[in-house]
Amino acid sequence: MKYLNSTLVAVLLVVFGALAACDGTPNTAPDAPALSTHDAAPMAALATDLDAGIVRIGAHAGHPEGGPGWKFQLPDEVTAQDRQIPSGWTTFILDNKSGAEHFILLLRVPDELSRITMEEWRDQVTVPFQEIMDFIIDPSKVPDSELAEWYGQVESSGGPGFTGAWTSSEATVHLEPGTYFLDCYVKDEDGQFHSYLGMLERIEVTEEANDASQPEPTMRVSVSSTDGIQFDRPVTAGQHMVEVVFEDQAFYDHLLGHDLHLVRMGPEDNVAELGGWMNWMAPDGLVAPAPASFIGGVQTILTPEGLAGSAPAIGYLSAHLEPGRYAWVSEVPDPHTQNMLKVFNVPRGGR
Ligand SMILES: [Cu+2]
Repeated sequence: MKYLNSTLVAVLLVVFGALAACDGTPNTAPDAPALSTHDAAPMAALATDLDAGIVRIGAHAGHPEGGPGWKFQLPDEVTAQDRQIPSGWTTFILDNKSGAEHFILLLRVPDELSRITMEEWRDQVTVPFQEIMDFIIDPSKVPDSELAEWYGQVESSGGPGFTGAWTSSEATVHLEPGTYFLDCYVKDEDGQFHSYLGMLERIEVTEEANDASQPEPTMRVSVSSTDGIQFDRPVTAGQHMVEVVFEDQAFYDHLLGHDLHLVRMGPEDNVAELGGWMNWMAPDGLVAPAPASFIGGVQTILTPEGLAGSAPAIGYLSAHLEPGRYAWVSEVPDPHTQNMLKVFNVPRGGR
């Protein structure tokens, strides 16, 4: 219950703040460059192996019941056992088989709500968020559903970050037993979240643990509400296991905590445009296609301990880096001013 009041108050403040900011200002879509597919990182061909803590999830166009939309494709090994996976260090491979960006945010519901269904989640979380978005875009569309009171107790538990068209990415997080929803809230051109259009799944993480151990990192990146994104340079070319340390957590103006994403910047890609894209509450924010090529990341891990700053949270991102220009960026409003958009080069040579 601790976050509840602040979250609901923040929803109202932000909605009306956004209204004031958007008043009379036409929203023009950014001139996003076409996503290139040749930058896709070569990934090891790992298949789903639940005992080894590996879960491969597809991202596809099309609603599960037909028609336009988006969906996650859970592996047969998971659907065959009532959508249950073992607990422990778990690597999610997001196989993007579509022309838009996607991610997987794992959201763990409070234990007393562990039996919540997909329909209940959709009615009490997904639809209210869509109605807030619709209202921001068009203030004549007054929301008529309310975000569930218990939503303030849902814990963000990581997952693969933004993953560009026809690209795969890998993120490893430690999962406690519980009921989780897999959500992608990238938006279509008309402001509809992918989750609202069908990109939503429910899994249960069991008490039984997998055999996976904590990954061995080749480099580290830290993210905090005070120091932003910090990392060692130079970053060398090659295959990396990046340890992402969320030193603390905080709620930003968009009601979420910070996360970390890796972007391959093309010669024409604009850093300011990238920063402007990172706020879901902005009408043009998170609307696919993105203004640069995302190659993965680690979604927000937000626990009471993280909010209190008493215990860091750790996740891992696996990526192959060719020489070139990259950026680390967090999905927060105006990341540049928070020290959460850092451009770097991967030089030729190295390992
Ligand atoms: Cu998506």
